[in-house]
Amino acid sequence: MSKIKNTRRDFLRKAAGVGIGIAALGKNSFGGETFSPGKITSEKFILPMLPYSYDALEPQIDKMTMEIHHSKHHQTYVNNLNKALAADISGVSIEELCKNSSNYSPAVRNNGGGHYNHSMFWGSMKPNGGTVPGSSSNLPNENFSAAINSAFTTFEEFKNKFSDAAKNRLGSGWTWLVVNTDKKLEIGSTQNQDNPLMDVSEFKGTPVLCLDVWEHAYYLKYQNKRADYISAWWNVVNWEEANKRFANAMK
Ligand code: MN3
Repeated sequence: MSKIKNTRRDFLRKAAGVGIGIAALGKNSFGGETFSPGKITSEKFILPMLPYSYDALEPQIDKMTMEIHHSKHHQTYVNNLNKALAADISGVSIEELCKNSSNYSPAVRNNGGGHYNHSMFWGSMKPNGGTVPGSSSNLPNENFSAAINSAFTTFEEFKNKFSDAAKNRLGSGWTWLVVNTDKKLEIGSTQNQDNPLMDVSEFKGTPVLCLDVWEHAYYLKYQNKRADYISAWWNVVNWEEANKRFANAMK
């Protein structure tokens, strides 16, 4: 009995070690083992696979929106990013590219942001996510909860503030929960495909969660009702992923 237990513990330790190894190597900031943002080859960026099927987030996010959003919109950002960079990208991670966005052309800024943001967005969601009854394992963990309460008083206040930022984003853009340079959680938004990693962005930090509020993210199902899309989105949030991103950002 105890032997089985120990074996299981060894396995968990090894599995955790792999996760830490990935983070320490700086391969990506998308949470490590549960989601890959798309491997960066020496030649070009590629579209990451979704970690679930196109219909997996129904009814909150409909299948057709997911399919078009991922296979058309995100793919186009990747294609145009590769085109804009031409041959000059070997060894540059998408994070480094964003951090130095002022050194690149507007096409690289827009399409690089589009690639990073969507990769982060797909991992911010999961089927049966959210904080609904029955999903007790998918919740902000102790450290993350403490940081949320410290920054926003309560979890409900945090949700309200994030939702308001998403509703009030004028035109196309993104809403973010980040760890800022003071190691505090902060909510903000960016225009177009900018993100908080970018040196050109006024709002800066390490992303933990993001929400796409471009119309293409919700128009087929929600039309002009962005607020309904935002409130539905809370039911598919991947808190396990957010826990990992938060822990990585606090290192
Ligand atoms: Mn989008």
